[in-house]
Amino acid sequence: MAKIWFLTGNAGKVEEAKHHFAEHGYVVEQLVVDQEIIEPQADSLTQVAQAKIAQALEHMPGKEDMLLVEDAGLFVETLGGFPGVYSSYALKTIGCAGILSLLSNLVSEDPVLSGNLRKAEFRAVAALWRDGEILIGEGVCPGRIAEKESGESGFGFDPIFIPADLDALGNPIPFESQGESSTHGETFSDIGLEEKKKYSHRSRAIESLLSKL
Ligand code: ITT
Repeated sequence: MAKIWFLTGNAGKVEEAKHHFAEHGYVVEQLVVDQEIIEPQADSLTQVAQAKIAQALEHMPGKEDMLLVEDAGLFVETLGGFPGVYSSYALKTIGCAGILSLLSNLVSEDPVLSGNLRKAEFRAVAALWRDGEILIGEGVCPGRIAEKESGESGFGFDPIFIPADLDALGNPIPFESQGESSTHGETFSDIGLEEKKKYSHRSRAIESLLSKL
């Protein structure tokens, strides 16, 4: 089976990637390096992912294998896209509770208005190095920020993110409409990994990569 080394310090991301790639016959292993990988404070997730690939290549155990990096972030519309490319730092400093408190006055009795005020999306860029070539896949998951943290599974901002419903083809729809698939207001942490896969930015980025392989 073809092997993909995934350079990341985030075990939650590895678990999700394993799931996705296994269905397509690829084995994913976490690549852990001693030396610190510098994540440039770039404006785009793609630039961050490419910079990580360049640094990680020298640590690849076998050049016949593939190398994966992935960069994701949570973009909250009313906060001008914050935390966005600063998501890791924001999680470590203010955490989910901090994001909730930044939005604490943005609630309404009207669920549609409330949803609009709390609109957010996860974005992911996955970059795969294969034999000197870099393939890029991007994925977005629109949704909204919950009013409180909820759920046990997942990682990062999962306890405060409610994904938008999906239509019959699996595409996200505006949250004021009822979709074929819905978490019924539950967060990514409430629904668990298998269900998260249907909605997630990571699934979409990896699916887009796989279509180019
Ligand atoms: P790397 O070592 O791969 O960079 P990281 O945890 O720093 O791992 P990212 O920079 O890609 O990951 O992600 C930025 C932040 O966004 C980070 O704190 C993640 O926990 C969070 N995040 C990314 N994807 C997420 C998801 O699917 N659900 C919840 N939070 C997520």
